[in-house]
Amino acid sequence: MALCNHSAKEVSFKIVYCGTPGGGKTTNLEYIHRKLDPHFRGELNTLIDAGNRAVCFDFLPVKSSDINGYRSRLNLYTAPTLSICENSGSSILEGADGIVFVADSDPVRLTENVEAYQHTRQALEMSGLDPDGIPLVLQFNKRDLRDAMAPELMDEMLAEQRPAILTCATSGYQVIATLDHITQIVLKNFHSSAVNGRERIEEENVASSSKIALSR
Ligand SMILES: Nc1nc2c(ncn2[C@@H]2O[C@H](COP(=O)(O)OP(=O)(O)O)[C@@H](O)[C@H]2O)c(=O)[nH]1
Ligand SMILES: [Mg+2]
Repeated sequence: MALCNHSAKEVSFKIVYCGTPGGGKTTNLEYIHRKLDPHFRGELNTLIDAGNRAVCFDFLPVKSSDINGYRSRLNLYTAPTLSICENSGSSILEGADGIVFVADSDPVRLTENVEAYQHTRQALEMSGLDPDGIPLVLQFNKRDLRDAMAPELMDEMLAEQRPAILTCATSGYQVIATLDHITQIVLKNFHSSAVNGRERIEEENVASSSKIALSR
């Protein structure tokens, strides 16, 4: 849920990258981190659990431009699929404003994609979020693979109607486009659900605030 801090004039949104293990979630965040103007982003952190295993998640704060005098901030997380099914992991999804589901286009990952998608939907429900209502962008990653699955087949397997963004996270192809897309949907959703006059945002500001500052 978007957090509004009226005294600091800041609103922050939580976007979680979920998906097939090894599908490219961390690679997405690493590319975004490299590409963004350092003035507009924090450090990319991987949270480590007590056993010193990097099993938790990556976290990247990104500043966006102002919305009606309020700074907007995106907090990007990755959620390992296995852990989101466990109690500890489902909390990563709590309070999420938007989801990017990263599916792997490698044909050998077909079943894992389907399982991961089902797990993600279940974990959203466990976190009190509506899997059909929350802003969600589908990403079919690893389009550079020679034998990448046909997008139509992946749509069919995931039983999804919404169009997927085809990406190559290692080269960065369409990675920022994915972030722009989820950000726009999240901000529009926030705008339409805001009932308090102070939280209302003009449509044109929503469109401009979703622009991410890239480094030159
Ligand atoms: N060929 C190819 N490999 C990728 C792509 N994106 C990620 N990878 C590789 O897939 C592996 C797993 O990526 P990672 O981001 O750690 O996956 P995660 O488990 O979803 O965080 C790494 O070796 C990446 O370099 C891509 O678009 N194409
Ligand atoms: Mg990862």
